[in-house]
Amino acid sequence: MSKKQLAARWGIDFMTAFLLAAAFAAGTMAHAQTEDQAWLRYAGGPGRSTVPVSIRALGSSEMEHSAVQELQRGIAAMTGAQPANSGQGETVVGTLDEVRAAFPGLQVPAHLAAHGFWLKRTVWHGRPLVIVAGSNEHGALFGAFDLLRRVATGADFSHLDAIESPAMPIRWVDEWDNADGVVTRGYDGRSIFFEGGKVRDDLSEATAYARLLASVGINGCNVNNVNDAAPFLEPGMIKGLARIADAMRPWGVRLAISVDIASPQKVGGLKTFDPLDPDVKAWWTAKVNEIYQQIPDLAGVTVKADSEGQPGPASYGRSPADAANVLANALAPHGGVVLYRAFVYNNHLDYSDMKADRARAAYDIFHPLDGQFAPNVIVQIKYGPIDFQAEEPVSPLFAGLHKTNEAVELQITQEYLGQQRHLVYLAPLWKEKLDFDLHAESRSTLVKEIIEGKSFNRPLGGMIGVSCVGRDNWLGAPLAMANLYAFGRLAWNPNLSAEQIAAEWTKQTISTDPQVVATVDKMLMQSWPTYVHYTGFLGTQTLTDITGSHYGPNIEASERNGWGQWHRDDAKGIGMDRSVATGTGYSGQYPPALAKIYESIATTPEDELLFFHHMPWTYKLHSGKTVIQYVYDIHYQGTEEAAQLGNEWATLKGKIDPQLFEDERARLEYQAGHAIMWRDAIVQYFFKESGIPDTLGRAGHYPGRLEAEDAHLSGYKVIDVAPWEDASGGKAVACDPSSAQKTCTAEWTYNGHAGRFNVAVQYFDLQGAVAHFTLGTNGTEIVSWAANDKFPSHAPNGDNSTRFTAHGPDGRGIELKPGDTLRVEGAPDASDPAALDYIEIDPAE
Ligand code: GCV
Repeated sequence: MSKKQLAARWGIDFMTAFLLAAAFAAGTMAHAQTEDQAWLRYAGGPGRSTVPVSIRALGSSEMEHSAVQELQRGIAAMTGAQPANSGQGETVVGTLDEVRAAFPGLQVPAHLAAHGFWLKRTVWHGRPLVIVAGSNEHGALFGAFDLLRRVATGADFSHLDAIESPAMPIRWVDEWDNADGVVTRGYDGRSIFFEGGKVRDDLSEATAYARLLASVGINGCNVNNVNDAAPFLEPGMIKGLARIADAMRPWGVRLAISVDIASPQKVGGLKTFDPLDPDVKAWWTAKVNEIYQQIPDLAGVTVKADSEGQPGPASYGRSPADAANVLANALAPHGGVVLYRAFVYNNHLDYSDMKADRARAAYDIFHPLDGQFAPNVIVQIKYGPIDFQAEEPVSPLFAGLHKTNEAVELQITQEYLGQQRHLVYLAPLWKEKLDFDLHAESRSTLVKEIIEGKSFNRPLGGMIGVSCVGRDNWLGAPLAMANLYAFGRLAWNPNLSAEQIAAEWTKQTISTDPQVVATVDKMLMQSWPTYVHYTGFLGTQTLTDITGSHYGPNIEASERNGWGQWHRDDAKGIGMDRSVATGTGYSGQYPPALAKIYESIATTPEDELLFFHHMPWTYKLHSGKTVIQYVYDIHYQGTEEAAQLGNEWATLKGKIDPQLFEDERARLEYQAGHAIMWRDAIVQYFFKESGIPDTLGRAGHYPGRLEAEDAHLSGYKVIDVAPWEDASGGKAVACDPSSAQKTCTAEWTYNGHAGRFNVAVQYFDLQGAVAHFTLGTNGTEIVSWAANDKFPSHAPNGDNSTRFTAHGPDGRGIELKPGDTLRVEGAPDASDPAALDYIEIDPAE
């Protein structure tokens, strides 16, 4: 944010802005990539822990050492206490066997489940003793972090006697990092692992990340993108990967890698990669042996095949089971596993075929293979049948595999959910999916119990979170880190509630002040429904640009192409008919009880109605509203809710870290503006298409809005924005490159009543360039700012449409009377024409 922009937005003088900007810069540097700035700050503890600060390991393992180091650091920071004399007792860390040996006669649990721990506060020979005992050293490390969480969240220690173990064995994050350092669908800087085609020299961030992951029970990290993974099996790269494994090992996070199924050909130079070819089998065995020589604890491999251009067994008429098993057999002697992704579909579907349906693909392909996968294969299934949508039903495949290990794939990086620029706490969405009952075999089969292996008695299963962290503070936005935290906590225990996790995270990260905790948690819990309310409706799936950024609105982008993310809207209605009777038959993939519910319009839950059925705009919902009226209402409601997030945050001023306060305040202000743009795009698009007026008269009418294309223009020329719905009225103005003028102006005459007003300027902040704007009245400049944020797209559209609101010099609005002129002046950059959509004048009170 520029200094002038800071001054303008905060109503402060230039020098203060300069100092604040300097503080931001210094702060960003100081805080960059420090896991201590996430939930491991150890600053929010209530300061009255009774955990003895004299801490020792009973064994000599690396993980016990990490645990002791962490406890010393955390307890000392939270209690302010220094390691003291042994009269105050001690805290010990070890395995259950080590505890038994060290404290003979002490009653200890007979057994702890794999990676489980026991926390106990007792008295030993008259002195306080806190025991952190693991089933093994890994369990002890998890126990240490759990103890610290208890201190940080103010838990009662008087009767501490707790046993915990993870609900499922596979608890991994997947990174989509490329060898060149670019993180696919990462919104937070370059890779912490790779740069310039090789592993980075400095892997301290990999270690720091592993510490963060371990603190919430995550035990695996797949470091490279599932696309184009072949180069990662080159000998030089394997050496580098071994260094990453070394960097994460002290925290018990095992390395995993994505592999390209065509590697025998691409890397090995074989003529084929047919998984049933003996040479191919031999190649994989040798390659896997080579890897394990250098990375003896490799957790396993992940495969994306026959999907979105990635090669796969279909090239040879082989099945995913054939491909998975050749890898599984090579990995089995080393204890490694294969995560074979069920995200396999044809992205060249025929839009004109009303039976074609991408949602069917995973079940159609994998269900017939049930029972054919090797015991160390886990089929990794995205939570919905399409692709990490803000709203989509649970994938029916979870209920379609009874003799196969299963894992759910969630997405921590907010690819379709605001890309960390919007606050969206994902735990409520994940909980909805994890708690969903698929009723397989006409009994209760919750998704969480299926992936735990309980429902179908499977030995393996788990949760994978696509994280895509980067060097710009992990997930970039501080509050987005609640999602990484929540993922780990839910993988450890999917029965935790989203509220409980939010409260834990807030207490550890922001403050233990009850008002702060209540406010932040309320905001977090409201954020996902809010995002859904201003970006989509009734299960349409995404309305964003699906072939590009996945960020701003682009309603047509999903239609009339082979990708199958269709919503099939027209003048009469919208939605995909996925019924068995008249549609694609997708609803029949669910177990009978659910299939029946989804088959009928009357019983389909309304938040998924348009996913399963094509409905007329005039269809009346349970509320009595028509579908189109719902579209109008929910988008206006969503923008109000987005603004409310900012209002809630404002109440925290002075109660939390000022830097965090300002950072999130600016983010929420941006989000509220972007929500308005989303609302207007969707409302004007479907208003035009359906031709049905809004009963409240809002669609197509914007009180106080003055379009740039209607202004008196100098240097600016009117442009068509693509897609049209991303600009108010479909048009904007941009500086004319052929004009000799250095700046361009748009001027309006104010004709409303006299008073004080906030003036919002909707402009386009293009990627990779910095245009400048000023707003003035009657020839006098009031405020100026730089369009220097980082948004997708080099052309003006909804990706980069941004709102700047001027509240006047004293924050009480700008004085206007009839006849006054308002002027926006844009100074283009070489590749940013300072494009402008409109200004909007709203009464200040
Ligand atoms: C890694 C979506 C994303 C792709 C991603 C793919 C996947 O389609 O947009 O970037 O590819 O999912 O999960 O494989």
